[in-house]
Amino acid sequence: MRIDAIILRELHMTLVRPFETSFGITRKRRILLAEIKSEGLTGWGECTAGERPFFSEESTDSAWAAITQELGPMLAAETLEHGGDCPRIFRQVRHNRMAKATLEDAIWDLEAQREGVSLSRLIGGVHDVIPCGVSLGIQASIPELLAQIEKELAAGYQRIKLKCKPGWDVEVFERVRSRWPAITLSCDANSSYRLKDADHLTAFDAFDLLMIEQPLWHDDFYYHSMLQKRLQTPICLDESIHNRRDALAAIEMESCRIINIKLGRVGGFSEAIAVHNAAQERGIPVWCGGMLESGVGRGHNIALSTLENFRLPGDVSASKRYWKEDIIEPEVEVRADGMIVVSDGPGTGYQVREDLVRKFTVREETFRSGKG
Ligand code: OSB
Ligand code: MG
Repeated sequence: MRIDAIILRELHMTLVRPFETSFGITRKRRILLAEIKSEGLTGWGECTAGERPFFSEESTDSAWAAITQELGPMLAAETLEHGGDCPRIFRQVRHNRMAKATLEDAIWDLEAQREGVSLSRLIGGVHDVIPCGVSLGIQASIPELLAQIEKELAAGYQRIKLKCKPGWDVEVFERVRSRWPAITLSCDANSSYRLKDADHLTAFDAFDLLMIEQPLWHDDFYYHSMLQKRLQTPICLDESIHNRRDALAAIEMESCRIINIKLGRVGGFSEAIAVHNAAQERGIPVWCGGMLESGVGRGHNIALSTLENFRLPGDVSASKRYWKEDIIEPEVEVRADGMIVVSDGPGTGYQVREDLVRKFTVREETFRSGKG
């Protein structure tokens, strides 16, 4: 496919409610979207970098620089066949995975449209509905959290994940479990504990958690393997897994029993599929994480979640939990049984609403191949 133009935009979108993790509160997102035009078709990609480099080393601004200075011009100079060609094209640029995924995922979307199939079909997806959970941020008080949980359970969500950190953990789990003894419950520490907290973390075993996500350092396998030996609760790694080799190392070392896959964190669909396959071959279930995406990224997450080894509810939930107006049509909706029905339309099956993209855009830059 010939790349006719790549348009990179920054959109400002306000969340319907602030999201608090161990590294701070997010109220407004600064989202980068790539629109790639090729031979009459348009593919879209979303950058999942945070506004500040707290989840990973990337940020909205670092991704903007990586794409405009390096990755955009590299891609615009190519004639390629597949989304899977992108890692080779971008190989000379180290790291910057979320920036790379922004473009690669748009190419996969284009490829699916060109083949006239859904992105799910293109990547070999098998599920036609996907189970959904929600990730609930740290709240001002426990009663506020309980009210949130009540609402999400009533909406049908199959798994509740609680963000936790020292001071917002055991007491919270006690209150939640005493009210709902049987729900599927998990927690995500975003690296807020240290090995000296191991005794404290073993207390989490009392709450029958499906998993504890990324308790220790963001770049660690070794100490997680030490911790996993002491915990009954499975550890799930998120921040530590950047590629297939990381997944293999973590599985081999028994640093985790579950893996969270995020497209941006691993650099796009090619590597996400490779991580999925590596985990599947070794009997390790995976699920799809979220990064407070707009509908563009959400559409990609839904397609990814249709691969066979996505066997646990993801953090992929309804548009309206995040946005008053999402930028896709139709918006992502979750059925009363907590399932999203996967579209079999071409690409993601969602249309990007150009009127809203225009309304939320604060800057844009266009690249053309120069080959006309
Ligand atoms: O660790 O999974 C995480 C959001 C921002 C950064 C990191 C994480 C999250 C979430 C939110 O948990 C998931 C969602 O999009 O609802
Ligand atoms: Mg996480």
